[in-house]
Amino acid sequence: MNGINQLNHESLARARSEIFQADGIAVLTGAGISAESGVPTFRGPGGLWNNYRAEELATPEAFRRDPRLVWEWYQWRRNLMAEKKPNPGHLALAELEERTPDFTLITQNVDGLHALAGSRNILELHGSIWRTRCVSCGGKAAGREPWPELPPRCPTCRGLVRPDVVWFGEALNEALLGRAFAAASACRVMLVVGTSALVQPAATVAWLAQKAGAVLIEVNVEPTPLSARAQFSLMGPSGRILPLLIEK
Ligand code: BV8
Ligand code: ZN
Repeated sequence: MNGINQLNHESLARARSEIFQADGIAVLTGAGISAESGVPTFRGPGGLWNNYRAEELATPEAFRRDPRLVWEWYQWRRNLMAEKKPNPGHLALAELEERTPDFTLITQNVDGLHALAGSRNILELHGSIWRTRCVSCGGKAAGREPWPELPPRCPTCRGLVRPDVVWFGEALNEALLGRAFAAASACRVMLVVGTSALVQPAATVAWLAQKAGAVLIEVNVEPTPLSARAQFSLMGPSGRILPLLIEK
């Protein structure tokens, strides 16, 4: 997909002016925005889930059944992500935040690349692969170095330590989700980047925004359930499209 040539320049220009005029912008990102940083997506070719099924590993049952296997998968992902850098798509969103009075970045990603790119008002709906939580005492820790032993043990109570992410079947943090829904309901433009819009309740954020009257702009390399409803569905890699979209 060479992106720009197939892209309708007219709609890119109109989407750009919507963004330029908006004093409130909310963004929802998914694994696709990190694809050009070399982080595999979940459902695309070579996706993370291809070798495993999500239900096998990203669930509390899987962790109860075999904490070591689940940790081996997360350790593999942490090692894979450790040296990955933000790409021009992440950087474009950080720049857009600088010049937008009211800006909220809602991400389903756990890779931490938005923060590395300089974004500040970030809601990590599904947690972070760089944080852990003790299942016994709740103690949290953050770090990027590989664990010496799997599954890791809590330094305080020797309890089992888990990745501080939201697994399938687990509730999202109420307060965080509330802030995401509030930002979606208040924004003028909702920019949805690199998500298959399949996972709930995260995907609801986009529908909420549009219901509240926001302009929905989607950036993806393939159509999603949102594409038909978006005012602008810009087909192309986000690392190429986003810098063009935020150009003054
Ligand atoms: C909940 C963290 C209730 C962990 C993740 C049926 C059965 C079982 C469950 C359900 C079901 N129906 C609904 C559910 C609920 C379930 C769900 O939505 N399932 C889906 C799959 C149907 N949701 C949940 O379980 C949620 N919890 O509902 O709890 C509850 C309530 C109260 C009390 C108790 C319980 C929890 C969901 C969170 C799961 N955790 N991740 C980890 O990462 O290890 S989800 C996982 O998927 C990631 O977070 C990921 O971000 C997320 C969404 O995927 P995407 O980001 O969209 O990635 P994907 O690969 O799918 O798509 C990539 C896109 O990018 C593609 O469109 C591609 O075209 C595009 N792309 C690729 N390259 C580029 C690009 N775009 C632009 N540029 C490029 N270069
Ligand atoms: Zn503990």
